[in-house]
Amino acid sequence: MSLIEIKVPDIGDFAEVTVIELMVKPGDPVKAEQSLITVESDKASMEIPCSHAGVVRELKVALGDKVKEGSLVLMLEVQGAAGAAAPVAPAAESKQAAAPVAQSQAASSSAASASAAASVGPVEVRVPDIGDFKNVAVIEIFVKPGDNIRLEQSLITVESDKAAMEIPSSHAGVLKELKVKVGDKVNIGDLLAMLEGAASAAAPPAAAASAAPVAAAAAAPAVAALAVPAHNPTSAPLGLPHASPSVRKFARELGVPLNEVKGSGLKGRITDADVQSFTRSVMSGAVQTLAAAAQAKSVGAGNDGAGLGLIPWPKVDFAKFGSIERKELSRIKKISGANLLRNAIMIPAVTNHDDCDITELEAFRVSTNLENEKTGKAGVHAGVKVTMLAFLIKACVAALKKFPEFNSSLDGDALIYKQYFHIGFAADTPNGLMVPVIKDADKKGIMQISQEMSELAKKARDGKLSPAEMSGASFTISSLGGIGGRYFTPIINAPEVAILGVCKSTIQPVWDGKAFQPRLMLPLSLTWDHRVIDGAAAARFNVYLGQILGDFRRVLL
Ligand code: CAO
Repeated sequence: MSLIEIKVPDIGDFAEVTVIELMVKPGDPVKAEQSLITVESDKASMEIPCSHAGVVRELKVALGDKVKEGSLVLMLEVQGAAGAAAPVAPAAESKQAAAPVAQSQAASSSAASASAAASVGPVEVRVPDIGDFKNVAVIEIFVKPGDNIRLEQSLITVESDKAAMEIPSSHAGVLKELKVKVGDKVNIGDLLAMLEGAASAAAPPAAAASAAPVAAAAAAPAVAALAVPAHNPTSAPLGLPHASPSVRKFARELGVPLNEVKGSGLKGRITDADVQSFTRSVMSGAVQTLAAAAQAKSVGAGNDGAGLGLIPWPKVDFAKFGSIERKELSRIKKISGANLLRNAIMIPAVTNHDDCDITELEAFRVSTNLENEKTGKAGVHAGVKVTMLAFLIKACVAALKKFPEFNSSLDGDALIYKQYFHIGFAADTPNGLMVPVIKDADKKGIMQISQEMSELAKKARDGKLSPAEMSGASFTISSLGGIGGRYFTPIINAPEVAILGVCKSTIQPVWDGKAFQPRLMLPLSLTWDHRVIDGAAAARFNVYLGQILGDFRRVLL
């Protein structure tokens, strides 16, 4: 083990730069080329990588410090004595490599300025000298046709395996056409965009000056410069988020929209921690991204269908046809409406209808209730009325155990099979539809389920259900049996994959092989997600459910 000094390598034409981000701390293991700090001038920011692998022992810089080539960044503990070789050689090498690039960049930028000064018609914006980088991928596009582009405004970000760079515009004007898209590979001189009405007659020579350090930094392999040109935090061009390339990369990997993240670093710079905390807030539901909000709006209550590419919702002046009264939707209706619409649109749902014979079950339920009334059943279940829905819940648990995909949820390309049986039931309340959940229905008896259902239904009607009492369902039942109707097509309560609709049982003539018998038939409507469940499985589920409801002893088999 030996201690070596890690110093700021050749950073091109930068005389003195400010440390704006510390990416490691004492005790951190670092890999060779891992970024240690971010430094920034008024024109560019870059990350300073480590020349060796090892463990950080002591940081020699603090936020706000000014550093230049050769400044001590940190003390690194490395294996053996090999680390004693300080990265002087590559720095010197890079200096040589950087100089001509800087010059050529300055020259090409000057040329661009000169040609810009003369041009009035459409002008081409090309990839400037980006040092040793070849075939770099376009990873971000900041502008779109019709945008007013300022001189030096960042147009795109390109990225190699070592660096990310924003490419500024060599001219000002209106963007007529973009010649690249995300994923394209570009090289020096490639056409990026066509600008029209180029107002670059006053193109300042500063364009050349600002480009030079960028090219120098990008060209220096020892620095492995992750340079962001012309990204001045104080002027914040285009309102672009102020973040280092590695933070941008991190945000891209997570799909975090950086322009929505508030920076807590120096001069409002967005740090890794800011991206993480934004992600946490989105995941916990405390924050919604603009895209998610827009999507919610496009499928939410009151939208005009434009977000779905549909023709607009008809706008009618109803008052023309008679007197009207306008009432706002309740909060619950607004929330459930948005959820129902999403589920109806996004789930390829199919409904199977069936009837099952509950003659004996209903007789048993009625006699149980009568007996309880007569004997005045005491204890915890005193006064509890046994409901058909409680039997349905128990029967569904048995069917879910036999057909586990009905108790699952889609997670990307995988299915999450739940080993718990939490059954939601739709409750009609004055404020709208609510779905309380009977937790662990498999572990509870009919009396307990009946009791819990009646308590939860009351709480729902009184608007007193807690979020916990409405969450975690793995399957839902929607019963309109106490009201009427024959069949309906319930909407799946995502991310569940099936829902059972139940309607009013009626006496029907059922052929027993010799004669029609009057039987109490219960109509079932099972809606299922065809991405997870097939029609045959749905038919089997309904048949099995019917068999259980027809004879509960089957649960024991
Ligand atoms: N067939 C025939 N009668 C039925 C029945 C069925 N399937 N289910 C219940 N009944 C009868 C009961 O026997 C009871 O009659 P009595 O008062 O004569 O004893 C009456 O209907 C009420 O039944 P219940 O007290 O057991 O209540 P329930 O279990 O039917 O319903 C609850 C409870 C919370 C589900 C119900 O109040 C409710 O809100 N239902 C509406 C659900 C809904 O809105 N679904 C649609 C969602 S999609 O918009």
